[in-house]
Formats: sequence, structure tokens, C-alpha cells
Amino acid sequence: MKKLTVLIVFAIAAVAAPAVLFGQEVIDRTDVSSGVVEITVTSQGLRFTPDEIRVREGVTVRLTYENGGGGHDWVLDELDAATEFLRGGQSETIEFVADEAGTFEFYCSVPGHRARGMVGDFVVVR
Ligand SMILES: [Cu+2]
Repeated sequence: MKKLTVLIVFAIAAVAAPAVLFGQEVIDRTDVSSGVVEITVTSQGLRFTPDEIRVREGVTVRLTYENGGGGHDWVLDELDAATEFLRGGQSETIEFVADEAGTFEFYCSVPGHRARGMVGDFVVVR
């Protein structure tokens, strides 16, 4: 019986580990339908956390990118949003309007980083 419990714990850990290792984390602010939504994104290595951001169409997004290390930026082409290139420990707050519904990819524009997974989904819902 004890062996079975251990097995089950390992099975759960195996399923949950990728989400933890790869920073799969969602910020859902679709509860806010007007005004300003404040969101903070961090990065460690080549991973953004959260890597999924959900907001409602029409809100103003005040997004702070806190760079946890290395040289990176945070770019979202479809909504004309981008930080400057930031060094580790630097942060920048930008504001933009989520004026188009859809699922868009945000990414780091440093060569090679997007391809290596420094991306996330920015979801704008109606
Ligand atoms: Cu980067």
C-alpha cells in the first residue's frame, strides 16, 4: 500500500513538474472590463512568468516587466507594445490599450530568445 502511495506521488509530480519548470502560469484579469489593468511580468533565464495573460478588450494595460537576469525585452507586436532592452535587475512600465480581440504571442526580441521559448500568449477576450 505504501509503495502504491509513493508511485502515485511520483506520477503526480511527473505531470505537474513541466508546468513548474517551464513557468506555465496564467494571469487572468478578464474580471476587469474597463479602466486600467496592472500586470507584472518577470523573467528567469529564457522564461517569462506568467506566460499567459488574459484581459478584456478595451482595457488599458499597465504592464511592468521586471527582468530577473540577462538582457531582454518584452514585445507584443499586434498591440504596438514593447519595452526597451533591459539588463538584469532593470524594470520598465509601459501602457497600451488592448484594442483588438485575439490571441497574440508576446516575446523577447533578442536574437534567438524567441525561438528558445521566451514567449507567451496574450489573450484579449470580447
Ligand atoms: Cu530575451
